[in-house]
Amino acid sequence: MKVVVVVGGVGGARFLLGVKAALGLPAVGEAPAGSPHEITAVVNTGDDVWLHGLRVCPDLDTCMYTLGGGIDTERGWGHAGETWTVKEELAAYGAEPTWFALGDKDIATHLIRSRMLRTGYPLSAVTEALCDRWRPGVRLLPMTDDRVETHVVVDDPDEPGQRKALHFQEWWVRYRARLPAHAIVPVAAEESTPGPGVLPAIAEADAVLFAPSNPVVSVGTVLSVPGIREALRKTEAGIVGISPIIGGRPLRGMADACLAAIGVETSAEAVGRHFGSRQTSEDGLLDGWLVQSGESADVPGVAVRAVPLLMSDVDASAKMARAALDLAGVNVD
Ligand code: FO1
Repeated sequence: MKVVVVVGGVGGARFLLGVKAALGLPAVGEAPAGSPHEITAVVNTGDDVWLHGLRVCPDLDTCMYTLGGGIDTERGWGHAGETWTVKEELAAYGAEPTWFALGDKDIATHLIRSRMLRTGYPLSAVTEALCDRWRPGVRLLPMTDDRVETHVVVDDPDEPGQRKALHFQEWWVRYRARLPAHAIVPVAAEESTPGPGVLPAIAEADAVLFAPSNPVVSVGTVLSVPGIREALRKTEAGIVGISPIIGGRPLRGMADACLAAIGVETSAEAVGRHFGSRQTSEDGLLDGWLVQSGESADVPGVAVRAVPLLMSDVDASAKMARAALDLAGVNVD
């Protein structure tokens, strides 16, 4: 079975644990040799950022650490058992930004990535090299090897009446997405091309799943890479999304602030309509849409099913993944 999952960070990584378990694979660590299943994650790289001379790729690292068993489960990002000595030294020098916490162990990942990028390796090759250590048991593919960065247009907190573009991480981490976003822009997406392996994976998939990640800055950014939407519309695979909105609110993160920026109501129904029907519209992508049990959503041209969507543990995530695969027309038993 070939499954492609479009993911962002924390929610996507947790969901990938469930997809692995649903296919009878160990949630953490590599798949047993000869496993008949292949899971490919197409990962958002619009959150990536240069900080202190290091290239930080939050969504790729969150997936890699989570699936490789190194994540700090409390934070949902960065290493378990982290120490912050370098961060404290940087702050002692007054080296900005101090609002983004880079842990000592995490910095080793960024040092290796930055050195490989500067030597000329593409991000996909860097990711493969890092995964050689972490063995996530899923192929982690950057959505593109080109530089695409999500910027957020806000009212300038220091210049009333002025607007300015912040890197997504500054908006998200420093300002906790509390500055209303006038626009969220995947900068340079239009010049980017899908990363190696992305289009073939989508074309050959038996099922494509949109993880319950942020529909704007995670799944949306992946869809902004030219060629990916077209490949999704063409694939024989069933395409099923999982609503990241439960009871009218995002479970984690601040997807509501992002949805407001693009004028989409924070509801499972509105997000499902935002992705649209692949059968009955010319640019829609969904065949199926999972919403929280007890809720209903009318998404024209899309099969909606209500199942428990709380990823409280791997079993719960596996049940969700199984329901999504079932709705995508593949049976996992
Ligand atoms: N999120 C925070 O809220 N505060 C941080 O200091 C922070 C540091 C950080 C370092 C490495 C990394 O991979 C992720 C980090 N994140 C932090 C999370 C990150 O901003 C988000 O996970 C994604 O960008 C949103 O999907």
